[in-house]
Amino acid sequence: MTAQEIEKTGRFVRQKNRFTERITADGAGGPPAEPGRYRLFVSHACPWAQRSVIVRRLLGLEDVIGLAVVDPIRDERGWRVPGRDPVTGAEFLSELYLRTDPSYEGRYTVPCIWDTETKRLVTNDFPAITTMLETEFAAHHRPGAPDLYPERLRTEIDELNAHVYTTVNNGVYKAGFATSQAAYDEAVDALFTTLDDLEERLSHRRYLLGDEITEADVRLYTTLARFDAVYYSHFKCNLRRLVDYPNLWGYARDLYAIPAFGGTTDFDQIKRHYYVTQRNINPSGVVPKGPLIDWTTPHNRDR
Ligand SMILES: N[C@@H](CCC(=O)N[C@@H](CS)C(=O)NCC(=O)O)C(=O)O
Repeated sequence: MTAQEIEKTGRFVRQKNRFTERITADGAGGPPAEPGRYRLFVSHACPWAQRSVIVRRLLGLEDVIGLAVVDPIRDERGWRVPGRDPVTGAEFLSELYLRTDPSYEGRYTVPCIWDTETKRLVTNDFPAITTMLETEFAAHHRPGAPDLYPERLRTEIDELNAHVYTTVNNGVYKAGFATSQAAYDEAVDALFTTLDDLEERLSHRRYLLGDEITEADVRLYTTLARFDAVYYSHFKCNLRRLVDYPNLWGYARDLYAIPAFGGTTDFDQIKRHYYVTQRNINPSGVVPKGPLIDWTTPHNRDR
């Protein structure tokens, strides 16, 4: 978060994504979806980055798109690649942003994708990254990979995602970074209104769109996974905990049991990142011990 992202009213308004080129299946209108050509930079702490890690694993793209994981603790130099990235030689993510655009002045964010051919960042446009893996890389998906973005459901998925982004995924940040009571109240009220609605929705559906996991579930999951450990306390989203919602909590555990979700969820890195790095709202950098929550209890969502 930078000072420019806080409005006069105390509202947090996220910076725009600077790099928005699209990798394309046939190379028309964007660089081609060639195996081995691209490198995805992520932090395991970051919800926007975890989306892309989950999708890469669910679709079996691990050998098609390389992965570099940054250190969860960030100082004023931005994200650091431990021991230097062997492919790009970068020690800090900022180097890749500045090699691509020397006049870049925003935050150096994950997730982003580096093109090893042109030696430029292709995109840091996180909502477009997952749908790009789902559509433009389809020829490289593993056999039997799920269709996370089926054509017949795209309108419904996009509408739900937009609402969940505004009130939940980004809603927790709006609550946490608000510098006025009114901005905080507005964000928290919208957040819990949507969570209450989703609780009801998940009372009669296993996943958000029905019986199959889609892009919408990936996006909701990464916020739910951080909710009780970080957002409830650090971001003051404390009307209710995730564990207080029987359906949402069962749904989150149902997804956690899938290796692409649970195996990419690192609570230790998540907690250390938020509490140590975001000193604007946690000046001491002390990381809380709790909460003690068992994500592996039976969920019975497959009944
Ligand atoms: N690209 C988006 C979202 C991605 C994002 O915010 N990632 C965070 C980690 S969760 C990040 O990389 N922050 C770096 C920084 O604030 O310096 C943005 O520009 O706000």
